[in-house]
Amino acid sequence: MSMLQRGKQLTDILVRDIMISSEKVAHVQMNNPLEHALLVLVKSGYSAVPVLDSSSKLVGTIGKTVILNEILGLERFEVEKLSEMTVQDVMKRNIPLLTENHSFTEALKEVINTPFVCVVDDEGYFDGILTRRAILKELRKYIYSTFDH
Ligand code: 4BW
Repeated sequence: MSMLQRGKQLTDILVRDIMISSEKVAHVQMNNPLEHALLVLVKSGYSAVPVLDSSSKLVGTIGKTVILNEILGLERFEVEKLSEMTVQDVMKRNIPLLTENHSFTEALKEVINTPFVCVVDDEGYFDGILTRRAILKELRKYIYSTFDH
């Protein structure tokens, strides 16, 4: 098979084919206390997770680093802030988004700058995430099937 045909196969892949669906994604709600978010992050082992509103619409992402920075005082971690502040106070709002029908190439462009991209439907409801791992796995398959190794 020629490289042109292989290339076509790679670009035939859609986000829906390789995303992790919402029920398998650890997430937090925007009105959760920071304490809950930090617990989810530490227990799940992920650096960052999506943030949803009460109707399951995607509103942003939150990571461990931003929480720890937020509670860092001059001399100590002000842990009381964890129960005083909520996720919406510190979450990242301007994030790239994909839909299930976006192409592999569009997804590849996004994961250059961020370890995962949230996937939403036309109304903004959360459908899942696309990870760098999923993109790299497809690229590896393509490279192994196309080039001598
Ligand atoms: O619990 C884990 N299981 C597995 N199989 N791999 C993990 C786990 N935790 C981390 N990893 C690996 C993955 O390769 O470390 C990479 C960096 O993790 P991160 O960013 O810094 O926590 C992981 O790379 P990835 O699979 O390409 O995932 C990229 C990012 O997507 C993760 C995390 O922020 C998010 N993520 C991935 N799966 C998730 C998730 N967030 C919530 N729920 C999930 N199921």
